[in-house]
Amino acid sequence: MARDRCLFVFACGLLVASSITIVHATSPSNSSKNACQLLAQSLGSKVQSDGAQYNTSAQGAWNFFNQLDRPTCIVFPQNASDVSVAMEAIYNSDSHYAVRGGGHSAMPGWNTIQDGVLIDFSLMKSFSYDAEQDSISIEPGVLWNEVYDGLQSQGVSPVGGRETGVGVSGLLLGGGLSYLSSAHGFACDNYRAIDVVLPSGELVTATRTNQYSDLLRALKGGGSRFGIATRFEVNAIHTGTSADKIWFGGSVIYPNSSSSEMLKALDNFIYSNRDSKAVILMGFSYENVAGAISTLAYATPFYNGTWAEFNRTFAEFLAIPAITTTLGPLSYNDITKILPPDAAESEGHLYGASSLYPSQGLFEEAFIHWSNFSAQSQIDISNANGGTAFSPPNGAYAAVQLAKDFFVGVTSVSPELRDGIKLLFSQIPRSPGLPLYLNESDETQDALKTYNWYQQLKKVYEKYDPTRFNVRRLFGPNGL
Ligand SMILES: Cc1cc2nc3c(=O)[nH]c(=O)nc-3n(C[C@H](O)[C@H](O)[C@H](O)COP(=O)(O)OP(=O)(O)OC[C@H]3O[C@@H](n4cnc5c(N)ncnc54)[C@H](O)[C@@H]3O)c2cc1C
Ligand SMILES: *[C@@H]1O[C@H](CO)[C@@H](O)[C@H](O)[C@H]1NC(C)=O
Ligand SMILES: *[C@@H]1O[C@H](CO)[C@@H](O)[C@H](O)[C@H]1NC(C)=O
Ligand SMILES: *[C@@H]1O[C@H](CO)[C@@H](O)[C@H](O)[C@H]1NC(C)=O
Ligand SMILES: *[C@@H]1O[C@H](CO)[C@@H](O)[C@H](O)[C@H]1NC(C)=O
Ligand SMILES: *[C@@H]1O[C@H](CO)[C@@H](O)[C@H](O)[C@H]1NC(C)=O
Ligand SMILES: *[C@@H]1O[C@H](CO)[C@@H](O)[C@H](O)[C@H]1NC(C)=O
Ligand SMILES: *[C@@H]1O[C@H](CO)[C@@H](O)[C@H](O)[C@H]1NC(C)=O
Ligand SMILES: CC(=O)N[C@H]1CO[C@H](CO)[C@@H](O)[C@@H]1O
Repeated sequence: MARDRCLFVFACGLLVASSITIVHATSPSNSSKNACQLLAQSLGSKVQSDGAQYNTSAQGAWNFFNQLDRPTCIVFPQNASDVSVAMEAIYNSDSHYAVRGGGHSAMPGWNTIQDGVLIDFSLMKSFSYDAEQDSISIEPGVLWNEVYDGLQSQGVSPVGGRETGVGVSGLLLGGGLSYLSSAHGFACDNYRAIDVVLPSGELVTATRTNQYSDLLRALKGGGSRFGIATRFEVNAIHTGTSADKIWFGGSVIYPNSSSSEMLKALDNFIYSNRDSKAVILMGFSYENVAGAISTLAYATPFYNGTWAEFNRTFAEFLAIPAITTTLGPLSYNDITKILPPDAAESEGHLYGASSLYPSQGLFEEAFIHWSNFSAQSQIDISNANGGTAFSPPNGAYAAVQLAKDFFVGVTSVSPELRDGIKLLFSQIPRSPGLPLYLNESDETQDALKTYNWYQQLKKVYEKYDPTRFNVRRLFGPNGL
């Protein structure tokens, strides 16, 4: 409950902080029902309106905010024809719809839909390497780590994501930042061809040179509005097998006190490094877990080469005092497993982006603003403003309230209910050191006694009401 985390990631000069955009489509009343009826007729059990498979999917998005909608029905296509059929029905019924690949978008409402049709690619997860074409064919429902693990024995990888659990299709359609990007471009630069179901339901294949080359270009970062991708064919990068420890690198964790030096080193690196074999991802994390704040700065530097080359390239970073440094020879597959698995799917997420040039002091400035943003909890602000009568410790906690409502006409509370409430609160005692909120507590809970400023409060009371008139003659908080 009392968990709040804010991440800040510099990826090759890109930076991720936080902002709020909540986009929810409104629904036309019957069109999605009509679409679902048509789809049930044409696609049978590949369309679900309830049940276990439906529930798993409805609640399957990475962002908790996207787990709350209940689509009218969910289509689980098994091939491109199914997607064509689904799109045609959606189009002809004029229904709202959503598409989900790996489900990792942080955008509220982009990979789920209330009163609409969700096309969920979780059953289209095949991928293969074509040695003759030296290309990799990938279906939209697969996750990057599944592709990496599945193809490593053949010594190849697509240019793709850096964290376990992220889906292929959303990342490619968004552009795609990869550990291989410094040498091989954005993930989408490696498209050979894409099978696309257009809004009309027509299935086309877009390549660099055919009549759909403009569509291919649009799908390099243009997102989901141009059509539904049902297969990507991308360049195979010869990254080696898991046994080929041809990279050097790992992770370095710095204390908050090293942040300024780190940001200078990053600034210099992005400004001056022209060696495409070097890549670094850098992030800052401000974690607030049950009231304890810790800040953490982490870097994952890699070099496609030897320790000596790594040492030379990242010398400025290596000279900065670190908490832990874990470096060694790595295969590309090892590298894709360095970042810890993504956050639990029970958490909501908000993303936001900016873009900054190096060598203008902008990274440090951004970090200062971000620290300021992250550090603002209502409690910190309150304590910084002179504190309150209850003054909880800095950090975060959940104020829990019980509100029991009675039917009209009920005029008294039974002793059994009173006992029940007492039992309930004895079963969930407040954490030591945290005050109860007077305004939402029960009179018997003596909230003032839980205040960290309780002794001072009593002195103030003595000073201003020396005859204790109000304790004797005014109903109000106990404890003074
Ligand atoms: C923990 C984490 C780590 C990340 N790391 C990286 C990283 O290293 N590099 C990077 O570039 N990005 C990264 N991202 C961002 C990532 O690229 C996006 O979240 C991306 O949208 C995930 O794709 P998905 O298929 O899992 O998402 P989804 O939520 O399934 O889809 C995202 C969007 O694409 C649309 N879409 C999905 N499939 C299709 C399709 N077949 N046809 C048409 N539209 C479709 C959806 O409708 C939605 O609008 C990361 C995200 C997270 C949460
Ligand atoms: C929706 O469908 C129901 C019957 O299924 C019908 O009674 C109702 O009028 C329809 N509403 C609209 C807005 O078309
Ligand atoms: C699916 O979820 C709904 C709503 O949460 C629930 O009522 C229903 O029992 C669930 N069905 C299955 C099969 O899990
Ligand atoms: C898709 O699958 C259906 C059966 O589920 C099949 O009839 C159809 O031919 C397949 N289409 C393609 C293009 O493979
Ligand atoms: C790593 O460097 C070697 C040359 O030393 C090159 O052949 C190979 O393509 C590079 N690997 C990647 C994934 O860029
Ligand atoms: C981290 O460092 C920045 C400045 O370098 C500072 O403003 C911030 O308060 C620090 N955060 C914590 C939690 O110590
Ligand atoms: C790494 O670089 C430092 C200087 O930056 C040097 O002192 C050290 O000898 C180097 N180590 C190796 C193994 O190259
Ligand atoms: C810190 O946050 C406050 C709002 O809480 C804002 O007014 C102020 O400008 C911020 N300062 C910096 C340095 O970002
Ligand atoms: C118990 C109590 O004092 N509740 C009050 C808390 O504050 C709200 C809003 O001011 C009031 O409506 C409650 O009556």
